[in-house]
Amino acid sequence: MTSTRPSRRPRPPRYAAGSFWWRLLRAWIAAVLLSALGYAALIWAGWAYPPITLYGTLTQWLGVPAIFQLLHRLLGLGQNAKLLAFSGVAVLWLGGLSLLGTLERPLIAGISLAILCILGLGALGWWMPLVYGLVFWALLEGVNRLLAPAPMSAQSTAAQPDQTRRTTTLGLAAGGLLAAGGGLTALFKPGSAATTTAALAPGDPLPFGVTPVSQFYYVSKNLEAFDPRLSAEKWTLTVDGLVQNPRTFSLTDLKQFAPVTSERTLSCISNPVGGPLISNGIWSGFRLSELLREVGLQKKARFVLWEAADGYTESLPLGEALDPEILLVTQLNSQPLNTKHGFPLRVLIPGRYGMKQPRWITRITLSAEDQPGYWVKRDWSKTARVELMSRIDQPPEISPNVKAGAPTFIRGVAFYSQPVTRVEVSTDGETTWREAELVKPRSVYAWTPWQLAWTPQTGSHMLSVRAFSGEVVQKTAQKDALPEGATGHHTFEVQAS
Ligand SMILES: Nc1nc2c(c(=O)[nH]1)N[C@H]1C(S)=C(S)[C@@H](COP(=O)(O)O)O[C@H]1N2
Ligand SMILES: [Mo]
Repeated sequence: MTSTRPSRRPRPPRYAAGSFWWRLLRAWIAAVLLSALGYAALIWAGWAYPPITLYGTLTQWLGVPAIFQLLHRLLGLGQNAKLLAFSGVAVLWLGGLSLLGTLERPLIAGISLAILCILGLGALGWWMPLVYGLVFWALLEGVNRLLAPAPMSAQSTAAQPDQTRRTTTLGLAAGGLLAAGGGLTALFKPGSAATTTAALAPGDPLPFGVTPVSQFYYVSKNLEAFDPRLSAEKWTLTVDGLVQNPRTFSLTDLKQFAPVTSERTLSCISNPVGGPLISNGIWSGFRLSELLREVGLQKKARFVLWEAADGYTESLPLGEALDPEILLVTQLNSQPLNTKHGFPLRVLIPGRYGMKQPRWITRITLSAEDQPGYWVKRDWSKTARVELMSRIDQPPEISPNVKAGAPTFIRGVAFYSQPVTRVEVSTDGETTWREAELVKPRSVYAWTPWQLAWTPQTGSHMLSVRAFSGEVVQKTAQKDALPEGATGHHTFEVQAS
């Protein structure tokens, strides 16, 4: 790396002087700098990022059904699992790098990092570990040089340089900590937690009708900062496998298909009873059946396999996929999809939970054999058909206080793959039920808002709601979301005073 200069400064015995903790602190600074540089390379040059790869590996492990179910029981679902994976990344990546960096020789630390990357993170390609190893070595050298303690001989006399060094050390350490803290907060701000509170905050507009894009629930296998950011110019959709004419479409090519707009409710299969992971939007796109007609099917085709830019996969038997109601959409609420919700193209399948509906799709393959999808491999439902659900939004569960004697409304939504025909509300712990007024949805695929006039007496009231769809009655059993979606009545106590 370095060219040998004739008049080289003699090396002070800098590493020997530092205690383990000092070395760890320096290595930590180098590790944070390396992570920041790597993240910049991800943003600016689209390089793979080892922490993401590590995160992927960890979620893969956390996703092993037995482990997943244990964690699910211990910690609940959604962001908690991701937070756990993220903590794992922080500990393994930053902690591991810091430990490696305490090695007396930075070059050895760099080489070890490269080898570890090759062994542990095979997905990175051959040259990435080398670059990371080299840069880590250089950073360690740099940090060590900057923070080098004074040579033994000078130490007794030179109080002032020592002072300077201490300041530099503390400054750098603080800077490193700040960068790490700030970076991590920016990177890993809990996306759906914000939505959760936004959806349920008292005084918020009720989630009647259409959910604004900014409040639309968000769930991703990725951390939000790592969701794919696709370019409208470079993005393509490949349709291949058992088709007559395999083709690759650009975003403009897709304009050949007749536009369709449809109001539809989307719900995550992990949405708990009464939970916020459900939203209603107006989607625009075109029919999958038209695209399939355009490329032509081969006789042996039995399954449609979806592939997305984040490595997410899903599948659908061809017989179900030919349903003309299955859409490929480019817009939500009359705006192009944003990154979060699948730019530029996502799948919409009525009557199924979100997990069946990949965002950021890049490939559709017709196949004779099925390939279980990302969450199916992790023990979630294969078909993911929605359960009949209903939820009380007002009064909000989060602040269940109402004014005694004042006329008010109990309001909420109900949703199913078929029209909701009746909603009943109980204010006395399911002893008696009253029929709520339904707001007729504009589409059979959209949720049904409902309301019931109510003048609460002073005291506490146990509210419950249940929905009906023709012969289908909402299930009473309090069932966990895993694996087929949560069931049970949304029930909570309200104080009237
Ligand atoms: N490519 C990709 N598509 C995906 C996912 C994902 O992680 N990656 N998550 C799925 C899940 S579990 C849900 S609930 C919905 C959520 O969509 P939304 O965040 O736009 O509401 O996207 C689905 N499609
Ligand atoms: Mo989901």
